[in-house]
Amino acid sequence: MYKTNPVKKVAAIHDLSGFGRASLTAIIPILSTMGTQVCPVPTAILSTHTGDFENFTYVDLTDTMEAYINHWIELELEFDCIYSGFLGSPKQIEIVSKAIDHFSRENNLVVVDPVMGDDGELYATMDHEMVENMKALVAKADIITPNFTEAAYLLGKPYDKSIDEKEIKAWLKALSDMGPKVVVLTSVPHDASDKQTSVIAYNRESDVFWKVSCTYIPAYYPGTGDAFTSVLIGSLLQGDSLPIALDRGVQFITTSIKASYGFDYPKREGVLLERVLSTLSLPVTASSYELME
Ligand code: PXL
Repeated sequence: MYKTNPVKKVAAIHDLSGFGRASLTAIIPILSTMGTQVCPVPTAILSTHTGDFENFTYVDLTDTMEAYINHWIELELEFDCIYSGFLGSPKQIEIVSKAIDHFSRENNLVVVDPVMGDDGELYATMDHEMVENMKALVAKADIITPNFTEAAYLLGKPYDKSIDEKEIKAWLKALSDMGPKVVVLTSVPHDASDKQTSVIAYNRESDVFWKVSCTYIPAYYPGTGDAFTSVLIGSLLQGDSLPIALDRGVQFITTSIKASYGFDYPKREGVLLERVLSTLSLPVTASSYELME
Protein backbone atom coordinates (compact mmCIF):
# COMPACT_ATOMS: atom_id res chain seq x y z
CA MET A 1 0.00 0.00 0.00
CA TYR A 2 1.38 3.44 -0.98
CA LYS A 3 1.42 5.41 2.23
CA THR A 4 3.63 8.41 1.49
CA ASN A 5 1.83 11.73 1.10
CA PRO A 6 2.33 12.43 -2.63
CA VAL A 7 1.87 16.21 -2.36
CA LYS A 8 5.12 18.15 -1.98
CA LYS A 9 5.32 20.91 0.63
CA VAL A 10 6.86 24.34 0.33
CA ALA A 11 7.49 26.51 3.41
CA ALA A 12 6.96 29.98 1.91
CA ILE A 13 8.43 32.82 4.00
CA HIS A 14 6.96 36.02 2.55
CA ASP A 15 4.66 38.91 3.39
CA LEU A 16 0.92 38.90 2.84
CA SER A 17 -0.06 42.00 0.89
CA GLY A 18 -3.85 42.19 0.70
CA PHE A 19 -4.12 43.91 -2.66
CA GLY A 20 -1.95 43.90 -5.77
CA ARG A 21 -1.09 40.24 -6.47
CA ALA A 22 2.44 40.21 -5.04
CA SER A 23 4.14 37.81 -2.64
CA LEU A 24 1.83 35.23 -1.00
CA THR A 25 -1.24 36.21 -3.03
CA ALA A 26 0.68 35.21 -6.18
CA ILE A 27 2.77 32.37 -4.73
CA ILE A 28 -0.08 30.37 -3.17
CA PRO A 29 -2.33 30.10 -6.25
CA ILE A 30 0.60 29.33 -8.57
CA LEU A 31 2.16 26.59 -6.46
CA SER A 32 -1.26 25.12 -5.61
CA THR A 33 -2.16 24.96 -9.30
CA MET A 34 1.15 23.17 -9.88
CA GLY A 35 0.16 20.51 -7.35
CA THR A 36 2.23 21.70 -4.38
CA GLN A 37 1.07 22.49 -0.85
CA VAL A 38 2.11 25.98 0.28
CA CYS A 39 2.71 26.42 4.02
CA PRO A 40 3.12 30.18 4.51
CA VAL A 41 5.25 31.83 7.18
CA PRO A 42 3.96 35.43 6.95
CA THR A 43 6.67 38.01 7.61
CA ALA A 44 4.39 41.05 7.59
CA ILE A 45 0.83 41.98 6.73
CA LEU A 46 0.35 44.93 4.42
CA SER A 47 -2.85 46.40 2.99
CA THR A 48 -1.16 46.53 -0.44
CA HIS A 49 2.35 45.87 -1.76
CA THR A 50 4.67 48.86 -1.58
CA GLY A 51 5.05 49.53 -5.30
CA ASP A 52 3.05 52.51 -6.53
CA PHE A 53 0.69 52.58 -3.52
CA GLU A 54 0.90 55.18 -0.78
CA ASN A 55 -0.26 55.05 2.84
CA PHE A 56 -0.28 51.24 2.93
CA THR A 57 -0.59 49.70 6.40
CA TYR A 58 2.29 47.52 7.57
CA VAL A 59 2.23 45.13 10.53
CA ASP A 60 5.60 43.53 11.14
CA LEU A 61 5.35 39.90 12.30
CA THR A 62 8.97 39.45 13.41
CA ASP A 63 7.90 38.85 17.02
CA THR A 64 5.70 35.89 16.16
CA MET A 65 7.92 34.26 13.54
CA GLU A 66 10.22 32.40 15.92
CA ALA A 67 7.38 30.83 17.93
CA TYR A 68 5.54 30.05 14.67
CA ILE A 69 8.55 28.20 13.25
CA ASN A 70 9.29 26.54 16.60
CA HIS A 71 5.80 25.04 16.57
CA TRP A 72 6.58 23.50 13.18
CA ILE A 73 9.85 22.16 14.61
CA GLU A 74 7.93 20.58 17.51
CA LEU A 75 5.56 18.99 15.00
CA GLU A 76 8.64 17.59 13.21
CA LEU A 77 7.40 18.95 9.89
CA GLU A 78 9.55 18.36 6.85
CA PHE A 79 9.51 20.38 3.64
CA ASP A 80 10.52 19.67 0.06
CA CYS A 81 11.41 23.32 -0.37
CA ILE A 82 12.06 26.35 1.83
CA TYR A 83 11.37 29.48 -0.19
CA SER A 84 11.98 32.95 1.20
CA GLY A 85 11.26 36.31 -0.42
CA PHE A 86 10.37 39.77 0.85
CA LEU A 87 11.72 40.23 4.40
CA GLY A 88 11.00 43.19 6.62
CA SER A 89 14.00 43.56 8.94
CA PRO A 90 17.54 42.29 9.64
CA LYS A 91 16.10 40.27 12.54
CA GLN A 92 13.75 38.49 10.11
CA ILE A 93 16.72 37.56 7.96
CA GLU A 94 18.36 36.03 11.04
CA ILE A 95 15.18 34.02 11.81
CA VAL A 96 14.96 32.76 8.23
CA SER A 97 18.62 31.82 8.33
CA LYS A 98 18.00 29.68 11.45
CA ALA A 99 14.91 28.12 9.85
CA ILE A 100 17.04 27.15 6.83
CA ASP A 101 19.63 25.59 9.18
CA HIS A 102 16.87 23.53 10.74
CA PHE A 103 14.79 22.47 7.74
CA SER A 104 17.36 22.06 4.97
CA ARG A 105 18.23 18.50 3.98
CA GLU A 106 20.48 16.84 1.46
CA ASN A 107 17.47 16.20 -0.80
CA ASN A 108 15.38 19.35 -0.42
CA LEU A 109 15.62 22.74 -2.04
CA VAL A 110 16.43 26.05 -0.37
CA VAL A 111 15.42 28.94 -2.60
CA VAL A 112 16.16 32.53 -1.57
CA ASP A 113 14.67 35.27 -3.70
CA PRO A 114 16.57 38.31 -2.40
CA VAL A 115 13.63 40.68 -2.92
CA MET A 116 15.03 44.19 -2.41
CA GLY A 117 14.27 46.34 -5.42
CA ASP A 118 13.74 46.77 -9.14
CA ASP A 119 14.65 49.14 -11.96
CA GLY A 120 17.87 50.19 -10.26
CA GLU A 121 16.12 51.25 -7.02
CA LEU A 122 15.59 49.65 -3.61
CA TYR A 123 11.95 49.20 -2.46
CA ALA A 124 10.63 51.71 0.11
CA THR A 125 11.20 49.42 3.12
CA MET A 126 14.78 48.37 2.19
CA ASP A 127 18.11 49.90 3.15
CA HIS A 128 21.81 49.08 3.00
CA GLU A 129 21.76 47.12 6.25
CA MET A 130 19.14 44.82 4.66
CA VAL A 131 21.38 44.42 1.61
CA GLU A 132 24.31 43.39 3.85
CA ASN A 133 22.18 40.86 5.73
CA MET A 134 20.71 39.51 2.51
CA LYS A 135 24.26 38.68 1.37
CA ALA A 136 24.58 36.31 4.35
CA LEU A 137 21.21 34.71 3.57
CA VAL A 138 21.93 34.01 -0.11
CA ALA A 139 25.04 32.12 1.05
CA LYS A 140 22.75 29.46 2.55
CA ALA A 141 20.61 28.89 -0.54
CA ASP A 142 20.76 26.18 -3.19
CA ILE A 143 19.12 28.53 -5.68
CA ILE A 144 18.83 32.33 -5.71
CA THR A 145 16.67 34.34 -8.10
CA PRO A 146 17.75 38.00 -7.98
CA ASN A 147 16.64 40.44 -10.65
CA PHE A 148 19.30 42.59 -12.30
CA THR A 149 18.87 45.38 -9.71
CA GLU A 150 19.17 42.99 -6.75
CA ALA A 151 22.24 41.34 -8.29
CA ALA A 152 23.89 44.76 -8.64
CA TYR A 153 23.20 45.49 -4.95
CA LEU A 154 24.43 42.06 -3.81
CA LEU A 155 27.67 42.51 -5.76
CA GLY A 156 28.10 46.22 -5.02
CA LYS A 157 28.21 46.95 -8.77
CA PRO A 158 26.67 49.89 -10.59
CA TYR A 159 23.27 49.30 -12.26
CA ASP A 160 24.23 49.72 -15.90
CA LYS A 161 21.88 48.37 -18.55
CA SER A 162 24.55 48.42 -21.27
CA ILE A 163 26.31 45.45 -19.61
CA ASP A 164 27.57 42.79 -22.05
CA GLU A 165 27.21 39.02 -21.90
CA LYS A 166 30.77 38.41 -20.73
CA GLU A 167 30.24 40.69 -17.74
CA ILE A 168 26.84 39.09 -16.97
CA LYS A 169 28.52 35.69 -16.82
CA ALA A 170 31.12 37.13 -14.42
CA TRP A 171 28.26 38.46 -12.23
CA LEU A 172 26.59 35.03 -12.18
CA LYS A 173 29.83 33.31 -11.18
CA ALA A 174 30.52 35.93 -8.51
CA LEU A 175 27.01 35.43 -7.08
CA SER A 176 27.50 31.67 -7.08
CA ASP A 177 30.84 32.15 -5.27
CA MET A 178 28.77 33.65 -2.44
CA GLY A 179 27.30 30.14 -1.86
CA PRO A 180 24.35 29.12 -4.05
CA LYS A 181 24.85 26.27 -6.53
CA VAL A 182 22.39 27.79 -8.96
CA VAL A 183 21.97 31.49 -9.70
CA VAL A 184 18.98 32.61 -11.78
CA LEU A 185 19.26 36.22 -12.87
CA THR A 186 16.04 37.81 -14.14
CA SER A 187 15.31 41.06 -16.04
CA VAL A 188 18.74 40.89 -17.70
CA PRO A 189 18.97 43.79 -20.17
CA HIS A 190 20.06 42.85 -23.70
CA ASP A 191 21.17 46.30 -24.61
CA ALA A 192 20.17 49.77 -23.56
CA SER A 193 17.30 49.77 -26.13
CA ASP A 194 14.93 47.71 -23.92
CA LYS A 195 13.65 45.60 -26.88
CA GLN A 196 14.42 42.28 -25.25
CA THR A 197 15.11 40.92 -21.82
CA SER A 198 16.23 37.52 -20.65
CA VAL A 199 16.69 35.17 -17.77
CA ILE A 200 20.20 33.75 -17.48
CA ALA A 201 21.10 30.97 -15.08
CA TYR A 202 24.38 29.47 -13.96
CA ASN A 203 24.76 26.01 -12.49
CA ARG A 204 28.10 25.85 -10.68
CA GLU A 205 28.22 22.06 -10.39
CA SER A 206 27.94 21.48 -14.13
CA ASP A 207 29.54 24.84 -14.98
CA VAL A 208 26.89 25.71 -17.58
CA PHE A 209 24.91 28.83 -18.39
CA TRP A 210 21.31 28.71 -19.66
CA LYS A 211 19.48 31.54 -21.30
CA VAL A 212 15.80 32.15 -22.04
CA SER A 213 14.99 35.35 -23.92
CA CYS A 214 11.69 37.08 -24.26
CA THR A 215 10.37 40.12 -26.04
CA TYR A 216 10.21 43.03 -23.70
CA ILE A 217 6.69 44.34 -23.15
CA PRO A 218 6.78 47.96 -22.04
CA ALA A 219 4.80 47.51 -18.85
CA TYR A 220 5.89 46.98 -15.31
CA TYR A 221 3.62 44.83 -13.18
CA PRO A 222 4.51 44.17 -9.53
CA GLY A 223 4.62 40.58 -8.33
CA THR A 224 5.98 39.09 -11.56
CA GLY A 225 9.26 38.20 -9.80
CA ASP A 226 7.32 36.22 -7.18
CA ALA A 227 5.26 34.56 -9.91
CA PHE A 228 8.38 33.63 -11.89
CA THR A 229 10.19 32.05 -8.92
CA SER A 230 7.02 30.19 -7.91
CA VAL A 231 6.69 28.62 -11.37
CA LEU A 232 10.40 27.75 -11.33
CA ILE A 233 9.99 25.98 -7.96
CA GLY A 234 6.73 24.26 -8.95
CA SER A 235 8.39 22.98 -12.12
CA LEU A 236 11.53 21.71 -10.35
CA LEU A 237 9.36 19.96 -7.74
CA GLN A 238 7.47 18.28 -10.59
CA GLY A 239 10.80 16.84 -11.71
CA ASP A 240 11.66 19.18 -14.60
CA SER A 241 15.25 20.07 -15.48
CA LEU A 242 16.57 23.56 -14.68
CA PRO A 243 16.32 24.89 -18.29
CA ILE A 244 12.75 23.60 -18.68
CA ALA A 245 11.82 25.17 -15.32
CA LEU A 246 13.34 28.50 -16.44
CA ASP A 247 11.46 28.27 -19.70
CA ARG A 248 8.14 27.57 -18.00
CA GLY A 249 8.72 30.54 -15.68
CA VAL A 250 9.44 32.91 -18.56
CA GLN A 251 6.51 31.59 -20.64
CA PHE A 252 4.13 32.02 -17.73
CA ILE A 253 5.20 35.63 -17.12
CA THR A 254 4.97 36.43 -20.84
CA THR A 255 1.50 34.85 -21.05
CA SER A 256 0.39 36.72 -17.91
CA ILE A 257 1.57 40.08 -19.20
CA LYS A 258 0.02 39.52 -22.63
CA ALA A 259 -3.28 38.52 -20.99
CA SER A 260 -3.21 41.76 -18.97
CA TYR A 261 -1.67 44.40 -21.20
CA GLY A 262 -4.64 44.76 -23.55
CA PHE A 263 -6.89 45.77 -20.66
CA ASP A 264 -6.97 49.27 -19.33
CA TYR A 265 -6.56 48.97 -15.58
CA PRO A 266 -3.88 50.18 -13.13
CA LYS A 267 -0.67 48.13 -13.52
CA ARG A 268 -0.14 48.27 -9.77
CA GLU A 269 -2.98 45.71 -9.43
CA GLY A 270 -0.63 43.13 -10.95
CA VAL A 271 -1.10 40.74 -13.84
CA LEU A 272 -4.48 39.04 -14.33
CA LEU A 273 -3.22 35.80 -12.79
CA GLU A 274 -6.67 34.28 -12.47
CA ARG A 275 -7.07 34.26 -16.28
CA VAL A 276 -3.85 32.33 -16.91
CA LEU A 277 -3.33 30.02 -13.93
CA SER A 278 -4.86 27.12 -15.86
CA THR A 279 -2.01 27.29 -18.43
CA LEU A 280 0.26 25.92 -15.69
CA SER A 281 -1.52 22.57 -15.97
CA LEU A 282 -0.72 22.18 -19.68
CA PRO A 283 2.13 19.91 -20.75
CA VAL A 284 5.30 21.67 -21.96
CA THR A 285 5.18 21.59 -25.75
CA ALA A 286 7.63 24.21 -27.00
CA SER A 287 10.67 25.54 -25.24
CA SER A 288 13.18 28.13 -26.32
CA TYR A 289 16.04 27.85 -23.88
CA GLU A 290 19.63 28.00 -25.09
CA LEU A 291 22.85 26.68 -23.69
CA MET A 292 25.29 29.60 -23.67
CA GLU A 293 28.80 29.03 -24.96
O1 PXL B 1 6.91 41.42 -5.32
C1 PXL B 1 7.84 41.77 -4.40
C2 PXL B 1 7.22 42.42 -3.21
C3 PXL B 1 6.87 41.65 -2.12
N1 PXL B 1 6.31 42.19 -1.02
C4 PXL B 1 6.08 43.51 -0.95
C5 PXL B 1 6.40 44.33 -2.01
C6 PXL B 1 6.98 43.78 -3.17
C7 PXL B 1 7.30 44.64 -4.31
O2 PXL B 1 7.00 45.79 -4.38
O3 PXL B 1 6.14 45.63 -1.93
C8 PXL B 1 5.45 44.08 0.28
